[in-house]
Amino acid sequence: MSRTAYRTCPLCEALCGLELTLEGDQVTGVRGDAADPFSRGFICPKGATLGQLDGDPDRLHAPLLRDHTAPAREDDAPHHVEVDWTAAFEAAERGLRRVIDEYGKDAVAVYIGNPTAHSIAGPLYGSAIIKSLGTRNVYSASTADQMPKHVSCGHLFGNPMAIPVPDLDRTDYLLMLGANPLESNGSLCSAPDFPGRLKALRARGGRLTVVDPRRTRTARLGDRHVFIRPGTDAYLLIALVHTLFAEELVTLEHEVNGLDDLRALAVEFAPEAVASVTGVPAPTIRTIARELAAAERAAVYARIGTCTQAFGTLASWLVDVLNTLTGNLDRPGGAMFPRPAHTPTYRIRRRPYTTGRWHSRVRELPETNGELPIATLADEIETPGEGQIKALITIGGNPVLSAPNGARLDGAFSGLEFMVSVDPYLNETTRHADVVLPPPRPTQTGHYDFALLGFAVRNYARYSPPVLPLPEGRPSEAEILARLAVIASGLDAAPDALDEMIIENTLAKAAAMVGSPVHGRKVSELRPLLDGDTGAELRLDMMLRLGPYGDGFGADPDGLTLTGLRDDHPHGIDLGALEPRLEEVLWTISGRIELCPPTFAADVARLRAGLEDADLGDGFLLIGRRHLRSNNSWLHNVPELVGGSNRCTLQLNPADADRIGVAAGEVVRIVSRVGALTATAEPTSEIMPGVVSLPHGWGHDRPGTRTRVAQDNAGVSVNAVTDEQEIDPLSGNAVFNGVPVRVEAVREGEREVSGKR
Ligand SMILES: Nc1nc2c(c(=O)[nH]1)N[C@H]1C(S)=C(S)[C@@H](COP(=O)(O)OP(=O)(O)OC[C@H]3O[C@@H](n4cnc5c(=O)[nH]c(N)nc54)[C@H](O)[C@@H]3O)O[C@H]1N2
Ligand SMILES: Nc1nc2c(c(=O)[nH]1)N[C@H]1C(S)=C(S)[C@@H](COP(=O)(O)OP(=O)(O)OC[C@H]3O[C@@H](n4cnc5c(=O)[nH]c(N)nc54)[C@H](O)[C@@H]3O)O[C@H]1N2
Ligand code: SF4
Ligand SMILES: [Mo]
Repeated sequence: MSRTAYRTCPLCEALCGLELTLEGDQVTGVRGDAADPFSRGFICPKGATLGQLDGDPDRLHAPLLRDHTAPAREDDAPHHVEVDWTAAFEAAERGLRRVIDEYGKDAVAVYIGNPTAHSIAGPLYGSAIIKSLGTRNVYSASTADQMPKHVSCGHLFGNPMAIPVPDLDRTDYLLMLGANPLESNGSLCSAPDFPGRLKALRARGGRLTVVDPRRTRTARLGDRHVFIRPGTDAYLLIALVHTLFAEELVTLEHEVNGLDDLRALAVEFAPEAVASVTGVPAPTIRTIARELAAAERAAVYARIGTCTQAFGTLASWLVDVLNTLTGNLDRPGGAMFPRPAHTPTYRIRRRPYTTGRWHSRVRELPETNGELPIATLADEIETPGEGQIKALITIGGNPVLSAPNGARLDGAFSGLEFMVSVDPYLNETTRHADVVLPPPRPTQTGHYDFALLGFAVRNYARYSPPVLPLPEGRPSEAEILARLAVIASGLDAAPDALDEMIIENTLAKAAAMVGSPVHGRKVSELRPLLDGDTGAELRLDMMLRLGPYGDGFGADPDGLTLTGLRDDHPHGIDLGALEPRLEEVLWTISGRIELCPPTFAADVARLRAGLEDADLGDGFLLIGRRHLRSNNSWLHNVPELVGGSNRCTLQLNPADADRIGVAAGEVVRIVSRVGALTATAEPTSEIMPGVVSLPHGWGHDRPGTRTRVAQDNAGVSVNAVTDEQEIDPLSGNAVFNGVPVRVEAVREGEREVSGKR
């Protein structure tokens, strides 16, 4: 007998509702959930294969311990054996406590990967692990991704989480830089069926300009594509700012500080001044500025291409400067702040936003948002001395493939004294772990998007309870992380005690806060009102009830509760179009938008210096690439997604291919400061001359992993050539775009093995 179940897709940021068909405990079909008010049945090939991912025979069903006694293999591969959960947690406790006791708390580092932002467990328990450890060595995929945006919004709005999203469904004019939502389905802008929403924009007469060194599928959908030299968006953006001032096109709708400073900064960046460094003709820049200013409702939206580059923070900042200067910030059709159901709106925290509250030991890089840059993790593991990292906890990440110079990290990980990984796969990173703690299947896991609902283009909420029960004795990921938090704390406490403590603290604070829906009430009265089967559900219920649509613990009987959301809205609930709410998210001390933060103004000196040396010689600039059927490093074990032609190719312009003497399908070597790799050449006129592109997340040919399909479709890791010494200095973010490389044809007879295909 088959049955149907509904849940949110956990794979990318688009939040699609899925309709699963199950036979017994196997998913036999996946369709888009037509009743989901946000995604309305949209689904992509990744969501459609969630069943295969869920039932992947390579998924770990039991914890693994590294067997250091196994006879060494020729390839030096780590060897792991299955153990029960009690033994696994005991081993984790022994290993971590020994390192903490011997070297102190900073000797344990934590790395939190991307899927953690898509789970309930990550946002609810990740920070508990960090707090319990008390370590300064906190790393995550954020510094390989969006950290520049947090730093930029932290300074502009006093609130690093206040990242405006383009109001896709209502805008008339979208200027998009460094994003390719037709492949990625969008990022920091959750919009199921992003492609359909862009087509609707075009259909209602709206305009779409795409700035990208590749003519991507998204660029082809727009009415204008502008090639840009990788890493130079900040020049283009400041020239747009320049033009708005020069042509008196500025319309301010909000109180700002720093307008005159900004105008003065932009003076020397006229379109003509930046044309050669960016490769964008001056008239094009002027036209875009005029169109932005003239559009009734316009939004500037920029993503990974503009963040993972040397000017990541300046580019991120200038995007929202443009939204502000054109009067489009916080207004319908412009760039707006979503209001997620689980985030209280009564808590306004006016305090100065700072970075660099501590610095990394070796390179002295500043902390941002409580983290240190992933680009310096290898330094901290390899460099001896007081404070050296000796142990590592990874949660849902694969930095060996995803971090800049991942090859160096691979080596560094083998030198650790102890490593624990929470991950469903034994892969390039987790193969180094002494203990691997696998979370259960997606179908056995509840879902709520704490991290992503704050970036959705409509206010929306959905809770998906687990579709299948957990097997006897198997902990949920929330329980795994809670156990690790308790282990890290060194206290003799039950993991549930952690949830109770957090609930009591939060309720007590809310009760004490004027403006909160439970102001003046007693914790002992509120706590019994919470409903949920697990600690995580109780906490979600609490957050929803204190949130802007919540029932306020009975104050508004029609308001949201977890039970109501789950039982009355199994397909999710639409909470309306985005509404202006700047005053709720603006936390600057001045109560104004800080348009020209001094640290950003100072960093403009780097832009100025770069105006002079725009010459690259005959080298190339490397950029990344995403494909609809892939997702970072971890969907390559799903046969349906990796079938077909090799996608891990080096794209280059046909003129460049001719110049270096390479034809389609031939092998090229890519060499950078840090390393070299070989890949198959794919000449295409879709890419700008002088630029080459290779996707990331491949390179599955290392020994000691258990991902058979991925091994057969290994590809090569682009992060063998990206440089961990190059960062965006303001955010510490990794630089994956605009990496200088040499590309040369590999002659017959000198080919190296470069992955199996
Ligand atoms: N199918 C699929 N979807 C995904 C992912 C995936 O791996 N596969 N990953 C997910 C994750 S973790 C993220 S963060 C998001 C990212 O989502 P997006 O930001 O949409 O990511 P990309 O598709 O890589 O698009 C980045 C674009 O930037 C361009 N680019 C490169 N360098 C520059 C530059 O210097 N300037 C400009 N203007 N453009 C540049 C690239 O050519 C590329 O087209 O996607 C998410 N969704
Ligand atoms: N060159 C280059 N490098 C890049 C990028 C690029 O564009 N170019 N993009 C960067 C970006 S945007 C990002 S976000 C990072 C991603 O970097 P990472 O987060 O380090 O890498 P992922 O490949 O997303 O790793 C996912 C891991 O999580 C595991 N996993 C999957 N589901 C779960 C789960 O439910 N729980 C747990 N605990 N684990 C799970 C998978 O098995 C896999 O090991 O890569 C960055 N690296
Ligand atoms: S677009 Fe993203 S959320 Fe939607 S089905 Fe595909 S992977 Fe899942
Ligand atoms: Mo990402």
